[in-house]
Amino acid sequence: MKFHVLTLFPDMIQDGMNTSITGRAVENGLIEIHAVNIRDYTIEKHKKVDDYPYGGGAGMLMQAQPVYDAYKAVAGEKKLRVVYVTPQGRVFDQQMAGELAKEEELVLLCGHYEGIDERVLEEIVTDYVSIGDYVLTGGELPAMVMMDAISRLVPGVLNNDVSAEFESFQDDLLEYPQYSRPEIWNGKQVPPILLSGHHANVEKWRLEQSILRTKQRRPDLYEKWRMRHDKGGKSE
Ligand code: 4G4
Repeated sequence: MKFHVLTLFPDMIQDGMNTSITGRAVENGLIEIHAVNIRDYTIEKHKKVDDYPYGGGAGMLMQAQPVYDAYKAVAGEKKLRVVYVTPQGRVFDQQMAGELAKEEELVLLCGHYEGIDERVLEEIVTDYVSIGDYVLTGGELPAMVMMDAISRLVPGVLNNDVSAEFESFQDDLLEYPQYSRPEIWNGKQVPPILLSGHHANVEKWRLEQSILRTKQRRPDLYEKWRMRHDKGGKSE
């Protein structure tokens, strides 16, 4: 997977993505991060990339020209999917991460100030995506959130078998609680079933825990899961 990130803060993207599991994935050639500085493409003599909005109002806007030229430098004649990270987008979720992970290359466009001139958005953006209903100072963190979620679905990025991620059974359920050594910590025992060595019982317990936990903490997801697994509409 190759990510092109159009941004005014390329170092923020490179530094963030070269750390931890995504950093290892970059080293192993499983993902590529190409952070493009939009400022490098301005034709303005003082390297300005922002200006006042027509009609007035608070703040500044990123101008169309440098954004478009940065995009052209990346895409050339290729038809690439361009994700604009914006509070006005469809809310990103695991399913969307799975869809975007199928692409070979992705362009992520990061806005700053009050956003970007609408005309260049109309020209290049294919997907308007938000990471949630809150406002940040720039699109870099949302872009990194999306790239992280997408990267861990690329085969080989995680040590464990990610294809499990796509198995429908546990979709919409939260993870079960997990325990590591020691067996007793702070007077608390690890649930004995996990020490039993009985694999089928462990799996059964984990599923029960996932269901209980989802019902308690995320009733919205629980309802979705219940519908998908068609419990016959009977109340439990
Ligand atoms: C585009 C338009 C994304 C980008 C306006 C970006 C939150 C999200 C930005 C802005 C963002 C999100 C400056 C408001 C950058 N904030 N929820 N900020 N603003 O995904």
